[in-house]
Amino acid sequence: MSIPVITADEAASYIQNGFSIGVSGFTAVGVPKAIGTAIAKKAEAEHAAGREFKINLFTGASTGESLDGVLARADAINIRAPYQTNKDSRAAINEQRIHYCDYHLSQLAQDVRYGYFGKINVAVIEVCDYDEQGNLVLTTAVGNAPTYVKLADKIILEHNTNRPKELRGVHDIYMPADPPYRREIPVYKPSDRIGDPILKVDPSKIVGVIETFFDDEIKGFSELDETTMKIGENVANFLANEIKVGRIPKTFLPIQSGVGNIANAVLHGIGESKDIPAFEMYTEVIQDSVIGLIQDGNIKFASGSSLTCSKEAMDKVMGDLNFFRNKIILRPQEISNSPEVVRRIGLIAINTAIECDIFGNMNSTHFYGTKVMNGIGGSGDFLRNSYLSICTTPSTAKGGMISSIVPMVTHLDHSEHSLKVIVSEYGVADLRAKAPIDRAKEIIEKVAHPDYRELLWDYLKLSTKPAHTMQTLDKAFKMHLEFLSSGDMRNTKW
Ligand code: 0RQ
Repeated sequence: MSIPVITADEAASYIQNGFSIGVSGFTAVGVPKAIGTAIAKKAEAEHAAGREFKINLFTGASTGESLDGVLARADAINIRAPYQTNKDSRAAINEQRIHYCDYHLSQLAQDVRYGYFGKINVAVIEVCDYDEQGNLVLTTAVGNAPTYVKLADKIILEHNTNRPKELRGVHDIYMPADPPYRREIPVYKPSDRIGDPILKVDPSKIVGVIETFFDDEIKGFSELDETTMKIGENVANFLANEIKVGRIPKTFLPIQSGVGNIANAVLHGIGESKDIPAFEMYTEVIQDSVIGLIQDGNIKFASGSSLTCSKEAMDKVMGDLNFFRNKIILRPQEISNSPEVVRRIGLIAINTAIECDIFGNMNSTHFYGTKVMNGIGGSGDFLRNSYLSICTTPSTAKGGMISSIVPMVTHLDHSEHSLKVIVSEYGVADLRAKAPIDRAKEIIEKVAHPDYRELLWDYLKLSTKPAHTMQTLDKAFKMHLEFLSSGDMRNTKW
């Protein structure tokens, strides 16, 4: 039985109001790029005819403009999980038009399999190769594709001929059994292969294939600036010293690094350091700096769920797959982000905060306790379970008018019990083996911006009696309220 070639509009005709759709990919890579526009068109036509039309959209992580962007603008999404970064989808979430379930990235696949999100009707999967027996070769990411194809009633393929068939061998598809049959995930070092390069699906579920030719929708990174460079340098110097004093082995430990400009600068700093040996990565996104560091021999191996690279870096990888195939592995995100594996291999996890408080709690997701920015992503998977959890943040935001160090975070993603180190452009606060009052001193003196140090010290002095955690509840958010009223936290008067 051959798989029919269909148009995106024909594919969208299988999608009905209320359907739950699971898509391949992780960040904007490996995501289907034709179906979103066709579903959005259908939604707009249905809305114009006075009928309801919304789908539930389950992904790996964020997606690109052609999925989250077009669907959010067409008001075509009801439930959305587990992560997004698109400005129109963010606006719709913050207006409660999209019901966003901001989820640990390692956890969604199993919770979908456990049935917590109901049925998956259709899986849409980007492939670079496939056959009639249902053997699929994924493209630049894996994400939650194995779970979605297993559960879906129907599968639609997007065959992106801009991605070479030679990507075969980069992926490692493995799905753990669900309780009570689950065993250990047998990854003991980042380069361990435990699964299959092919995603095998029931061919009778495939309704058709859309032929496409697309680049992934990844923006390039900003040039490193003074602040991000300094944060990178501070992280690298801190890690080099940890090797010197024997808390990190001389052979080093694998690294996870978040996404974005700061993460890119941090990797650059670690890669440049003469005191840090070539290392391995066990991470979720393999981004531009990693590609350069692999070519230079500073990174020996990178395990992730996606190649989240700019077009230039992606072209480099696609053009030399024989070299990169032995140095990169793409896994389902429940494996790339597995808390079990993270704890076993002794990961150094580095992620960025929106704000931290003086006691070491971290907010990665919300502004002023109400508006979501992106989501928790993989930060919790890694940070909670790592050997050493490092939070990076510029000491201020909005030109100095917001301090990233505040008395109490307005939303808690990672608690003082998990976070070990905070790094800003001013220095490194080492929170290990410290009680709350000692953490507060360390954070205020080492990472807060000098403009805010006295203000933060004065906050601590508001507590008239000693307490384990010296919070003053009626003043804890005064800096935030000051920014919202006068536009500058520096005007705060206790
Ligand atoms: O907004 O551009 O409008 O000025 O937040 O801040 O400094 O550009 O930092 O792009 O690295 O994002 C935490 C959001 C940082 C990201 C976060 C404003 C600031 C700017 C962005 P403007 P920057 P980044 C791996 C792990 C959670 C998921 C995660 C993130 C905008 O890293 O989403 O870690 N992390 N995943 O001005 C008000 C503050 C602010 C503030 C910054 N305190 N108050 N606004 N901003 N601090 C990835 C995956 O899981 C896939």
